[in-house]
Amino acid sequence: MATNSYQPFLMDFDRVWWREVIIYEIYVQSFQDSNNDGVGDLQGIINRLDYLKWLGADMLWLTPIYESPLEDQGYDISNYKKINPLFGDMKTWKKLCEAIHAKGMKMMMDMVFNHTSSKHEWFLESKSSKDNPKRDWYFWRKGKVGKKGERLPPNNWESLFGGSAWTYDSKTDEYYLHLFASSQPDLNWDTPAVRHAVFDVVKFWADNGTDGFRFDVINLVSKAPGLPDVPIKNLDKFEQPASEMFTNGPNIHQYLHEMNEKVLGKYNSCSVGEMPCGVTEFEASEYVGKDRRELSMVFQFHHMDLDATGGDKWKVRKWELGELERVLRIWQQHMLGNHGWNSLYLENHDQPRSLSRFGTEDPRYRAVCAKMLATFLLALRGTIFLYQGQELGIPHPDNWKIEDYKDVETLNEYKRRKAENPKKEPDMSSVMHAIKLKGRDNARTPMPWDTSPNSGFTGAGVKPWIKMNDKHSDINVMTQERDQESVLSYFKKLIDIRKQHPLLFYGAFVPIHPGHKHIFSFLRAQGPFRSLIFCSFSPKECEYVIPGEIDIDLAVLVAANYHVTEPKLEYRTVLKPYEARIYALRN
Ligand code: TEU
Repeated sequence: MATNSYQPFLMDFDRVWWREVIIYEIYVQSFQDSNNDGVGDLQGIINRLDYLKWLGADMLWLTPIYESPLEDQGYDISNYKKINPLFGDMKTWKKLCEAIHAKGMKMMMDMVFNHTSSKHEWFLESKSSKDNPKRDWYFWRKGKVGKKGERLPPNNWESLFGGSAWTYDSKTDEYYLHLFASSQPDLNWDTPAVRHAVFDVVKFWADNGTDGFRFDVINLVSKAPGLPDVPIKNLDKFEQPASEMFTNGPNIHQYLHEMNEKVLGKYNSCSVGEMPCGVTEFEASEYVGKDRRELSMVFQFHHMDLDATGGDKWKVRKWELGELERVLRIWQQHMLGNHGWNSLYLENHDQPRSLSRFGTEDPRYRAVCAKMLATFLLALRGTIFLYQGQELGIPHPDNWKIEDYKDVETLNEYKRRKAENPKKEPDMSSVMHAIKLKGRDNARTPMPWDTSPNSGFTGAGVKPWIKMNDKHSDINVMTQERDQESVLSYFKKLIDIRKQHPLLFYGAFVPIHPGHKHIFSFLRAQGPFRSLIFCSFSPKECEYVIPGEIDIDLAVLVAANYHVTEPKLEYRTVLKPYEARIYALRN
């Protein structure tokens, strides 16, 4: 029998529920306000469950809703077992959880354990004196003395939100470590009582009915022993990027395995670990390999870093399709078999809108381009994570002033750039340009539900906590639900298609034309079943040539973002701007 690389092949895999779900991320404060205070809440989610079920969401991931001063929008938790009154209370959470289950959906909660809020009781105790029993729940160290006698932090690590990763506390004359904002002190996982306390929080939410957990920056919790200085890379300043000192640290696997043994493994739950600062596909297998009993999936960032220079998201760079294709190919192929499984996402509450980033904001192509990105994402192998509003093809808001942004990361960067510039009235246009492209608030604007003032997110006349994105009047759920040709209708159709074709869950990813400049194309293959997918990322027409070894004689069109008029798929096709299609192949 002749062989070629596109032949059907069989592969071993386990069918697991969380590999077959569409997970929909709800950024709670911006989803639906039910009490007209301008902030989304739990009752608002209950009011929108019919929509989420209709769309095809199977699991809802709620961003943190716990008690918090909201200095980092809830990723600074002051009580892990209490709900922030802005969002509701425990009774409403239980009502929501029951309502989600009654609809056959599942609930995922966001767990932030690398750090707490500086207002958390644990930190307040820890800070109170050097001999407090919780002193070693956080990292406290003496400062150093500089050449001119000045006080310096204990080491030269830079915070991921800019500036030193240490803040001085005069009460005990020591510094505490914070990889993020100074209001987010890092928990010391090397202290067994901390792990015990953290696992107890997971147990609390699992016992209350949570089906899945997202662990915030979980690969950062094991720090380099002794917290040494990082080698100097940037001679201009004291603080140095230090991710190698705290990413995938020496005890990380032991801690995650322990969490699995003590809590996660006792429930039929799923878990996804957010892993910024670099995780290779080999390291990822160590976190998610079936026999490792640590996590179900990881969020890797390699495709999100393509438009950053040297890991600095604010230094925007142009990327090419071949680079995106390469990253995805590596992860798709690596996670075959049972030693791993991919999470798939193009947007979330930290990442700008995919349309503006991977596609185009050009109104002529906005809808086809959003549909192309949907095709591309929903045809890959892995568990799909959609972010609220992605299903509408929302571009970034325009012409925002710095006062319109709320995000601590964005505001820190702005302040840093302003301080750098000695001129009285510095030209901040380049930083505003970077913020318009990369700022997290681009994706945090309120969900547009209808055409009323405030788009149905909150009452007319109420001031939403963050500005609405009122760029286009047709980008809202009500208008798009009624339009069979809308981005929303296309998303819903693709989700249905994915659920009807288990091949799209489990089939192997087989690249076609790897490294192509304009077209991302691949096969999904499982036993006798194959699908052919091609997506053009070009604003111009371009020719797509299907390799002769692929038998397309009986190809059937399954989905397309344009009306396809050719009666039969040909080996040579001219694709329209941002055209995408999925075919089922038979032979
Ligand atoms: O994000 C971690 C993380 O990787 C981000 O800080 C990312 O580097 C940044 O958003 C890129 O712009 C998690 C949460 O998702 C985020 O919302 C929190 O701010 C952060 O942790 C701290 O808890």
